[in-house]
Amino acid sequence: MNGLLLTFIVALVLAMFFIVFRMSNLVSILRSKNKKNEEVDISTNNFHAYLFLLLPLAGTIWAFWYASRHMTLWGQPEASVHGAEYDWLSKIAHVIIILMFLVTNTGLFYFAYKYRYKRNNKATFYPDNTKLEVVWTIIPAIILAILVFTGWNLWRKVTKDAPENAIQIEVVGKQFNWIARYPGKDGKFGGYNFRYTDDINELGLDFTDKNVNDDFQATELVLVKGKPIQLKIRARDVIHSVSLPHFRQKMDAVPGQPTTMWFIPTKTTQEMREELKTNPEYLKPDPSTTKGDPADIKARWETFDYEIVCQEICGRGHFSMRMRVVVLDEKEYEAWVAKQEPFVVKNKEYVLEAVKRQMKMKQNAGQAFVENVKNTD
Ligand SMILES: [Cu+2]
Repeated sequence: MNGLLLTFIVALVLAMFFIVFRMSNLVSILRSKNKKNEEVDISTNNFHAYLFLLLPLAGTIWAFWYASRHMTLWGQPEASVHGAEYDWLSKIAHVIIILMFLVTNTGLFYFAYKYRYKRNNKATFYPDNTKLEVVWTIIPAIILAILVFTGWNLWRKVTKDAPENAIQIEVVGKQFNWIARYPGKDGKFGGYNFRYTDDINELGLDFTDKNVNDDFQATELVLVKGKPIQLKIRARDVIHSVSLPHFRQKMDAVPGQPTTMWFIPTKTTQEMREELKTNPEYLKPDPSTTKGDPADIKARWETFDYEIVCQEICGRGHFSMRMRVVVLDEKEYEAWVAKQEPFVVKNKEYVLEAVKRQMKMKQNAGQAFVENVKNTD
């Protein structure tokens, strides 16, 4: 409804501009009957010059108004060790970008207005100024180099090898959901092969590899506060992107090319909810709870959850590609792990059949290889 109203208002404003423009044109045509053609041009020219002042001003005011109204939920607090550093860099970059935007665009539109055609104005011939060129090349170059270097430095931190005590979790993206796999007690992931993938064995686990035996899968990502977490990321079909906005983490999930990143969560889900209580936006009711019984209405902070969202447009169901992330303290995490059942145990009958198939496939591949070698003689 609001969207329709907004479209209607925009159409109305555009129509108004058009009518004003037509009217001023007609007026100048009428006037021109008594005057020289030259002056007709000047009157529409002035009208355009005023538009040059009006449009950017209205656009900028609208953009700031829109941002203040609709982006209140965007500035969510960070919840990872490097998150604070990231936020600081992001703020600096935004201050510079907004300042430069205001300075350059004010100049662009104001000069278009100021130096509009006037009959007695004469242009000055001013071909170049080396000093000026050097200054406005070197200053932005230095600022950009600093921004790029500090950003790259932070990027290196989260993509280099994780500390040895890191908890490793595999995150696999597929159209359209995420699957998490934990390596189990041995701390080692079992192998996989995309040829083994089917409806049940979604990750293509290789059951002939004994490291698979204690691997367990989860439909939500469970993390520990204060412990390094390394994500091993892959994709099954197209490019997806693992985005963890609260942990200020993002990494593409690329088919056939595993990627990694690591971070340390600093707030459990419960602690984050308590923190959000102080934000007036989060005291408002969660829209998803307001439809049923009024007794079930919950505030936004109560239903808050960390999440992985896909940040690469990956197909029709992209908008729903989301996984809940839960941060627990170490004790709670251990209790959760103890409750998890390895995939092999959960799907015993399936695995017994699948392992036969996989052995046969390996055997066939082996035979084909031997024959190939023989044929090369
Ligand atoms: Cu996706």
